[in-house]
Amino acid sequence: MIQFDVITIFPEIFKGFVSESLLARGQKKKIIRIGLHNLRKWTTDKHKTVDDNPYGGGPGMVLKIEPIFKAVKSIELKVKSKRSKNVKPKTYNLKQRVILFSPRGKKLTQELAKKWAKLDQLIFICGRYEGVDERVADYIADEVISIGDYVLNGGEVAAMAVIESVSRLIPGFIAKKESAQKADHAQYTRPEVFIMGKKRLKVPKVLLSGDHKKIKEWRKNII
Ligand code: 6GU
Repeated sequence: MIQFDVITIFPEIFKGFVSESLLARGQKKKIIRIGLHNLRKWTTDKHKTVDDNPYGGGPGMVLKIEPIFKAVKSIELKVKSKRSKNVKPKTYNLKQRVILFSPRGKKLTQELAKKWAKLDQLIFICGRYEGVDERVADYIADEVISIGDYVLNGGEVAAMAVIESVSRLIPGFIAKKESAQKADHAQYTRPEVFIMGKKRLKVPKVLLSGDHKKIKEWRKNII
């Protein structure tokens, strides 16, 4: 079981995402768990302020460190140790990682997803607006991650990308009869001929031949 916890000022963005069939099934089977947390919950003023002006001036607002710090502290899973008479409490180390999403971060890769799939908990801090107080990257997050060379409105889409790529790697998340790997060759399904205006788009003949040796050979050569 891996637990994902998302800290965001837009938890609603995730509602449809987390109830999608594979993720819903994964949660039901207790293979994954997804917690959504509104950052405003950790504010103390009546306006639930999560951002402020940047020191040194400049346009836009910056997400404050304080609510983020409180959120991470309260979401972090703590080691449970049951204490009973004459029995030493069993302790074990939880493997946790706090990730800050930022277009300035290190690029997300399949290798990273594989490492994270072995953890007990991933906490995501979704940046928004023009930025996040840099002390969050320096002192609260273990890693700062980007999902590519383009700019998004915030880290929410990045968090979804990580949840999907990591979940797929947890044993049992993908049923045996489904495929965990993307096909490494071109694929076709019915109809055999698709009429598109004046064009007849045909499925390669070899795939209809029933000759498995030839099909294997064809798949090796076409990528
Ligand atoms: Cl993680 N955040 C934002 N705002 N933009 C991005 C990104 C993250 N990754 C690529 N672009």
